[in-house]
Amino acid sequence: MMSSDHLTCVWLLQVLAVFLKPCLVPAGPVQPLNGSECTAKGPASYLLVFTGHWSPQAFPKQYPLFRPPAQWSKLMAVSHNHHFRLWEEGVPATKGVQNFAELGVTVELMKAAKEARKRRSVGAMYRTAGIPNGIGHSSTELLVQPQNSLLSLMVKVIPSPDWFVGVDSMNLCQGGRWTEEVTFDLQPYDAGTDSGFTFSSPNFPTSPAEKVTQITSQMPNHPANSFYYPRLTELPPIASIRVTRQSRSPDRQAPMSNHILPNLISQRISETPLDCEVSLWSSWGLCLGPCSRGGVRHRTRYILLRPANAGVPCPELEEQAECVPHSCTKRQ
Ligand SMILES: [Ca+2]
Repeated sequence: MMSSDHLTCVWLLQVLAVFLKPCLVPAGPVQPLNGSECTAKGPASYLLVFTGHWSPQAFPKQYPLFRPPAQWSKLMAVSHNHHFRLWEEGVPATKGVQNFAELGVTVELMKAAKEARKRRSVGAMYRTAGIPNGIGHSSTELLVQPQNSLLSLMVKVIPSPDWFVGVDSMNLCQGGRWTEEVTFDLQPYDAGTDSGFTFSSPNFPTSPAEKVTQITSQMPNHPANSFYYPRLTELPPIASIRVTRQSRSPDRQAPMSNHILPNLISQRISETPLDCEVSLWSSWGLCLGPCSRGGVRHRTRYILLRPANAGVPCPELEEQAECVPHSCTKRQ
C-alpha cells in the first residue's frame, strides 16, 4: 500500500509533466505530435503561400546582386504520415535533399516521395514555380487527406552552397479538427553536404557529409559566413509560410498552381546593421623625408566589408608616424 506522501509526490510529478510538456516541443522544425491520429471526416483544401523576405536591408552581408541575384527555387511540398520524412534536422541529408539543397533539382526527392506514395505514407506532392527575387510569393493549393495530414516542404536559397528553408512534418489536423490557418517564419538550414561559407562559394563537397543543421546568426561561428551577424541574437526571418484552409469543397485538385497575390505582399523590412570590417595593417612603408625635419612613414589597411544600415563606420585606412629616415641614421 502506498503512503499518502508517495501519492502526493506522484500527483505533483504528473502536474509538472503537464506544465513542462509544451516547453519540450522544439522551436525549430515543427514535429509531428505523437499519437495524434487525424480523425477528421474527409479531406481539407488549403492554400499554401510561401513568402520570401530575403532583402539586402535585412541581410546586407554579401547579398547576392548578380550571377545569380538572390532568389528562391521552386517549392517542393508533400503531404504525408509519420512514416515519411522529406527532410530532417540532425541527421545526414538523403541524396534527394542533397541534390535539392545544392542544385535545386527535385528528381530524387520526387522519386522518394513517389515510392512512399505506393506505401501510402505520402498523400500528394506539390511544386510551385521559383521566385526570381529574394522578396516575393509563390503558392499552391493543397488537398490533404486525414491519413496524410502532415505537411513538409523545402525551398532552396539561391545562390548558396547547400542552404534551404523548410518545414518538417507540420500537422494540419489535431484530433478531429483541421487547422484553419497557420503562419510561421522560416530559418535557413545547411544540408551538410557542401562546405562553402558564402552564398556564391564554389562547389566544395563536405566529406564525409555532416548532419542537417540550422544556420543562425552565430553558427557557423566564422566571420566569413554569409549569415554570421554576431550582433544579432537571431536572424531576421528570411521567409515565411501561411497555410489557410479554403472553405470551398475540395472537388478538384490543383497541384501545380502559382498564384500572383500582390495584395498579400507584406513588406516586413527589418534593417540589420552591418559593421565595417577592415584588414590588418600593412607593414610600415619606407621612412621618407629630409634629415633636418625628420621623416614620415605610412601604413595602410583596406575594407573587407562595407558597413550598412547604420552599422559601425570604417576606421581610418591610413596611418602615418614620424621616423628617422634610414639614410640619416647612417650619417649619424
Ligand atoms: Ca554546408
